[in-house]
Amino acid sequence: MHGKADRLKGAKAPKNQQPIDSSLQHRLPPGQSLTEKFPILHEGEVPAYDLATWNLRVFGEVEEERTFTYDELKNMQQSRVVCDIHCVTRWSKFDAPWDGVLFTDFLKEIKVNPEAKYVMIHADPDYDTNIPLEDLMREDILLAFDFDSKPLTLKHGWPLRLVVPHLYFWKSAKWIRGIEFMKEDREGFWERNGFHNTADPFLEQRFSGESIPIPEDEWTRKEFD
Ligand SMILES: Nc1nc2c(c(=O)[nH]1)N[C@H]1C(S)=C(S)[C@@H](COP(=O)(O)O)O[C@H]1N2
Ligand SMILES: [Mo]
Repeated sequence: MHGKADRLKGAKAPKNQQPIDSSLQHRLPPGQSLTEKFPILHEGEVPAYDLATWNLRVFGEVEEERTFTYDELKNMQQSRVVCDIHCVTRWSKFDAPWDGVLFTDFLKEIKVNPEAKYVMIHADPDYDTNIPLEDLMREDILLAFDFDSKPLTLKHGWPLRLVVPHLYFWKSAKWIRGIEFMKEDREGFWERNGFHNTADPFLEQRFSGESIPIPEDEWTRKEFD
């Protein structure tokens, strides 16, 4: 019997929507297909917030727990990251421009315990994803407010999402509300549900082996902008 994860594993990438220039080919991970669209993918309902009460909580292996308001984050050093993004459902998008706070700048505000080696990103609605702290120390990890010089749309994660360019896009949690520093690794939502713990698109680390309810061409039928 073939599970949906097995079908996705064996599936060919959808036909490219656009021909890809050979000089760009090295930027497209194996099994991916390039799109200029911006598909919208998530579990559950798009959350609604009042920015006056919205906050971001930092907890776990830290010297003291902190809660940041929207304005406090907006007043930190803002930076731009332009990156390629790769979704496990086989779409990739090049040169996505994001603006926000570099994770390394954000960390200057926090005293992380030396024992902390992993991070759990907590997001609405009931979403989480785990990433090694070392990965988040890269120079292109962003807490993003804006995409394409405009505030994130509600469906793409307004008011704040994480952007982790070097891992499959499910690690780039939308609607983030909490950052938990951890001594030991723990699995997030998709990692518990059959996706790979590490998620390097160039190594095609899509699955850990269990069944996943996502058909291979799902993204082509999804909403996008
Ligand atoms: N909070 C939250 N963030 C999430 C998800 C989710 O279900 N909930 N899905 C992830 C997945 S699987 C992908 S591919 C990207 C999609 O982001 P986009 O809709 O902006 O393209 O969001 C990621 N972040
Ligand atoms: Mo995804």
